[in-house]
Amino acid sequence: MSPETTTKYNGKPQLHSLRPLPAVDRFTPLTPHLAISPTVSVVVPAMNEAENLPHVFATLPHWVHEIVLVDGNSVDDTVAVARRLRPNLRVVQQRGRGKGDALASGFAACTGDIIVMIDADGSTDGREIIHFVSSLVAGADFVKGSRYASGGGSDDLTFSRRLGNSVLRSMVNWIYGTQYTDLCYGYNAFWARHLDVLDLDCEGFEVETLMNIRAAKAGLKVHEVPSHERCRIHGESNLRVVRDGWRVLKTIIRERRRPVPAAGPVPAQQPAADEAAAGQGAA
Ligand SMILES: Nc1nc2c(ncn2[C@@H]2O[C@H](COP(=O)(O)OP(=O)(O)O)[C@@H](O)[C@H]2O)c(=O)[nH]1
Ligand SMILES: [Mg+2]
Repeated sequence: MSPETTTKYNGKPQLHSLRPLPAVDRFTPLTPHLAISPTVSVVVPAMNEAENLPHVFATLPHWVHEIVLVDGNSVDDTVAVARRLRPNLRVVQQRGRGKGDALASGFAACTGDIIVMIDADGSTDGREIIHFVSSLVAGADFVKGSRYASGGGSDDLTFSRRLGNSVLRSMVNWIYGTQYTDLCYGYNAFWARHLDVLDLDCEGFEVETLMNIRAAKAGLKVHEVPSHERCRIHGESNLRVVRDGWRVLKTIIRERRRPVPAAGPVPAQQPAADEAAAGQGAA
């Protein structure tokens, strides 16, 4: 039998059943104030990022369960540097081409309950991972980093990228009824159980748009957290504004015709307080 809890609503006591909490030793402390029971995998797509990886890995929290580096056939020392920095790192060798293909391979290899995707060029700060994870354990299904949300920003967005992102984001919001403040940003996190719904089947930089649209169409609870994008530290971006903007546009249009996937069952590890909260809301 599930344990019960009493809360008050409008002065009247309410009885709610709670799912049993996981054992205390299954919780990992993230801060002196917060401990979580799900495990967190971090997926890092990397193509010729050897010089940037030391900066990126230095920002990753010690409490992540695993780091999965997806190597895009790098011709520099990306894999060797990564292994030297984190001997227990998992390396996935990408078979196809492009960031979308890399992320799909990395996600499939993850063993954690939560998956965080982060770039390997030093533009995304691993110290923000806690904001994504906190939002997920508080009830979100999918969490988008946003450079346009209050508290976010970018040192890296050129005029053409800002314009393209803005036009494409408005299209997505109009067609899919979302209220996204950002669209083409590579810092996102989600529960691994939603991988089937996301069902990634794209090659390139349209991958974030595809994920954002499929999450919305499937009715996932999407939260945004502010994120600050810094400039890539070494090397040059692989993104080409016109080529990749066109791919994003085609994705936005094509996804309209795709049938809505059925969301998976609510798992037992849903936050235990949810039922009580839902009960209050419905009272
Ligand atoms: N494995 C892999 N990673 C890629 C590929 N293309 C880009 N990336 C990585 O994806 C991240 C973002 O790419 P980047 O070139 O910085 O694009 P931008 O951030 O949009 O300017 C970086 O960590 C890249 O190394 C690819 O084809 N394969
Ligand atoms: Mg970049």
